[in-house]
Amino acid sequence: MDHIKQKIIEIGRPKSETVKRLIKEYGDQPIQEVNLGQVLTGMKGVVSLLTCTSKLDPEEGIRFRGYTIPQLQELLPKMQVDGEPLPEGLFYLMLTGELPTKDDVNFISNQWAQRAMNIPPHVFDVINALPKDAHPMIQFNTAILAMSTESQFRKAYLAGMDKKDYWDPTYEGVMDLIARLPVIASYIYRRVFHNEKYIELDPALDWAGNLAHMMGYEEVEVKRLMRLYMMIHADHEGGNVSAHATHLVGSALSNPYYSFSAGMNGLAGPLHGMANQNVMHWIHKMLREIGEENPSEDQIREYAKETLSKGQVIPGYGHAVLRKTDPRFTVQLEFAKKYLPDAPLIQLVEKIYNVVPEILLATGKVKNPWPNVDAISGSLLSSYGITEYPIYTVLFGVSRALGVLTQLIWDRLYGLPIERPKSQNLAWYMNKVNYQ
Ligand code: FCX
Repeated sequence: MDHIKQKIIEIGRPKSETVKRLIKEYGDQPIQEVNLGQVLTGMKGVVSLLTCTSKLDPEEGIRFRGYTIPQLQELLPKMQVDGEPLPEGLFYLMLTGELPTKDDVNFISNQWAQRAMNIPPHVFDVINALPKDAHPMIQFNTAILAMSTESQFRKAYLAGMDKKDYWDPTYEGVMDLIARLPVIASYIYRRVFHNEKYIELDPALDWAGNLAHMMGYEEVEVKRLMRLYMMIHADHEGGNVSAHATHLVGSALSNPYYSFSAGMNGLAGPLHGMANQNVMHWIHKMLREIGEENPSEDQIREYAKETLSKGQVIPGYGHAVLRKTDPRFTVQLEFAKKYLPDAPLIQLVEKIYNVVPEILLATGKVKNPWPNVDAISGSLLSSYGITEYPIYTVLFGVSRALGVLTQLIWDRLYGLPIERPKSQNLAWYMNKVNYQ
């Protein structure tokens, strides 16, 4: 058994005992009052999930196991001193709650490179059976499901595994799945946008560096960007659609592939991960309509107002939890200013940032008028030459695997049961509040 699995057992066993005691001895204690408005507006603020990988503060943004993104940029092992942290380190942190050493990170890099080697050929056959113009998220998710033929969890379950050991084949499946996602994502990218000229994995490279390499980008800068991108999109607490869907489906003891696939179906929605692609549609449509590469703030203002007047959302702005500018936006903007000070798209993103919040505030209903992670990520990728924006949500998905699948291992360690909240019909709610 490798040292990471040993560590998981050491930390996981006492935590699972704590969860059992909490249920048995404290289970009838109320923790919160829930009002009707919360139920009818997406359960916002209803505390009902147990998540250890990250926590989202409305004002401050995301913390991974207590660490902010700028702190992790300092603390996690890197490839180069001035580079971005390796996402392998973030995975280790989310999994164990401890900062990794460089050796831990190297161990995971090697594991993932090895586990990425033997993807069964039928997975590529299944992708190839889809039309090339099928959205990359369709191809990505189809491949994830096709890989579930490999599920160790299913085999172990059928063989009659003890409940307390569920985490082990889950861990194995999660490691295989995360290892393979860059191969699948880059295969789809090369298939759709680069005439099927595929590039082999380089076992000497790290996970995110390999993704850039297999997509066809050898520049140090693109690899650095990919490491940043893979880190900041990795997790956003347990209640967002991709995390919650993965967790919910996992609660039925569906294997990691089925569970993650559910999360990816959610990520493909325009209000969630597809927003990064839609931001680019919105920007390019604006440039076409205005007929200028460098529109003025007044022109952007008019275009944004027109979007709202048509009953549409401005993609990349707003958030269900955040009430300030998303630190994932800020860290990308700082990255762009450092490495791409003259990029026209980034300058445009800043101009949009100058005008959109006040327009959203003026609606009187938008709870958070500030930019989220998607407001800039596509412009950053585009500025480095990755201009094929239908791939952006796939890249988001590769990264999101780190958080939601780590949490799936913890769901098994905690021994959480099947999830089954109560639903009521409209009459029940009307009656409950004496609706007149
Ligand atoms: N443009 C226009 N209207 C917006 C808006 C935006 N960017 N953000 C919120 N609103 C509207 C809502 O549509 C809602 O209108 P309604 O009352 O007529 O239905 C009202 O403001 C109140 O919504 P609010 O409570 O502020 O926001 P929600 O929690 O319901 O929704 C999202 C949050 C993120 C879905 C919403 O802000 C939105 O649609 N943003 C644009 C899409 C986007 O960028 N999504 C990515 C989010 C995230 F970063 C990610 O998952 O990747």
